[in-house]
Amino acid sequence: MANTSGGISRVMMRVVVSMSIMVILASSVAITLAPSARAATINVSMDGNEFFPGDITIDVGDTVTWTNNDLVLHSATDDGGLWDTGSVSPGNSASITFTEGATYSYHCEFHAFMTGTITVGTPIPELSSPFALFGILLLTVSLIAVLRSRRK
Ligand SMILES: [Cu+2]
Repeated sequence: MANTSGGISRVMMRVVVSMSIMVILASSVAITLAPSARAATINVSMDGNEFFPGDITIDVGDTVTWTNNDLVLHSATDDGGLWDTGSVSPGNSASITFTEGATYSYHCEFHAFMTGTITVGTPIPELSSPFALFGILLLTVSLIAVLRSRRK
């Protein structure tokens, strides 16, 4: 009887341990995919010879879309020449995705006084995923149980 119950609990432990590993693997995949899944699009209007909002803070991987709500051509052109939407005609829009943490000052190539800034920050990874914590907890408990049962 002791052997049988020992065998069953060992099988149960293996199931619990492999389930925990699967939960941890699944949540690490979710954490890895999270930044791109959460990537946002931030809208900036070109209106009245102004960028609105003029100063924005975004996360790495986010996309900024400039929409020309004016009656004249505008552009969003990085002061350092790193990126440029090119000419955006009235009613049209142009997008740029930012993949590096940096602060950019930009202007309109047609109106030098038309300026804005983009601060690109690194998003904080969501390591506090409840699935990952649950998996780690489950794995720890089952490892302790396995170690205890081996001592008997
Ligand atoms: Cu302009």
